[in-house]
Amino acid sequence: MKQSIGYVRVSPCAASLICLLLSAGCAPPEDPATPAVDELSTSGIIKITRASASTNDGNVAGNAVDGNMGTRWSGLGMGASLTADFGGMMSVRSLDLAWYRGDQRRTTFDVAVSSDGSSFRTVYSGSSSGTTASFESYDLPDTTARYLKVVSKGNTDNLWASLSELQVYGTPAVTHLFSDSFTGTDRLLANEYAYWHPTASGIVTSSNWEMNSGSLFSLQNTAWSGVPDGAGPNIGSTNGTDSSVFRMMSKRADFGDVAVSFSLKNDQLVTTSRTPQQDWDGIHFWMRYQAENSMYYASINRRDNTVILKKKVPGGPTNGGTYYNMTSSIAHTVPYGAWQKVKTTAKNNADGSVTISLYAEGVLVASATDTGLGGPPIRAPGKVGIRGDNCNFRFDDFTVDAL
Ligand SMILES: [Ca+2]
Ligand SMILES: [Ca+2]
Repeated sequence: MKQSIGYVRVSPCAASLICLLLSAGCAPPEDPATPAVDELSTSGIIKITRASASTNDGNVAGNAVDGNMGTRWSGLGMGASLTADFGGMMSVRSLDLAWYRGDQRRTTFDVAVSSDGSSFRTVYSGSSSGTTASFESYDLPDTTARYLKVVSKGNTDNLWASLSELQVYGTPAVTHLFSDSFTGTDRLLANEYAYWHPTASGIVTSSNWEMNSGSLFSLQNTAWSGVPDGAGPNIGSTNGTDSSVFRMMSKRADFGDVAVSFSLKNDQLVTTSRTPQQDWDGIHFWMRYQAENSMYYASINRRDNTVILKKKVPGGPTNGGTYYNMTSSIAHTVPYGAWQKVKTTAKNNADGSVTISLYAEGVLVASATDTGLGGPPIRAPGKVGIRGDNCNFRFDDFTVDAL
């Protein structure tokens, strides 16, 4: 039960009495689009950022989402409707409605949803029980929407639509932009030979990925680095992989505010004559990849059992760039031989900065906001990818979701 001042669960009769005592209308003058109380954002209840109605008699739309059973939205007529705006796309699951005088009459209604607020689709038709003025729950087909509209078709007494409270249940919607689950027969998917010999006949290319160093294989419906070595691979990577330096980037370069996630299994670290042991050997996310010398790095599994966020900025000694540490090194033990879920997010902030966050098994392990470290924040969309150093590893279910 909420404890906010003014939230008193009163019967409609009591509410009427209060009105009489105050000698004033029940509804104080308000904008029809009244912000909902913040308490409604918790425990699966979708926060309603605005409510509006097709009509009202002074009992305005916001009264149906104010957390107060003693206030209501009322509108007259077949088709009178109340629309809730969630402020963003949500996965909608169910709906609670409390009708004014719901214990004395049954109201027939439709529920419609919309992503743009103008084109609505009916997902439910039914009526209240007529036995309670409190909440009754209606299971909706799971649907993604920003707006939900309750359309009244009248009640068993008259054509008034009078709704004391409305609550919608669900979760923020996930928008998948890209995914690869690496299904199919075991094979070479892409390699550096194809990248450096793009016009050669018989090269192996992927519609999703480019490798400018190393080789990418599928193995048992997962992606695999192959056994890392320092060889220069032939057209089929049959003589070696060069995956001791594994650089895989997406062909798509339009990933802006996104979450990149995948399953990862580090089997083993190696060294080669060309790639001696380094503390940073392991696995790194690339975010906002603009070029070889312009990107964010999120290092998840390093030989020194740390995570760190870095930024690579054009100009300098490392392939034409310079690395800047966005965080200090944070202890994180690599779970060799075990699958783990890893995720990195990149988000532009209103003040011009960019926030990078790194998660392991759903837990935030590192986060930093770039306000201009070594150069301007990298706000433009870019490629995403994985770099592996001296690492024999597998990964799967590479997914990019919009934030
Ligand atoms: Ca209310
Ligand atoms: Ca798979």
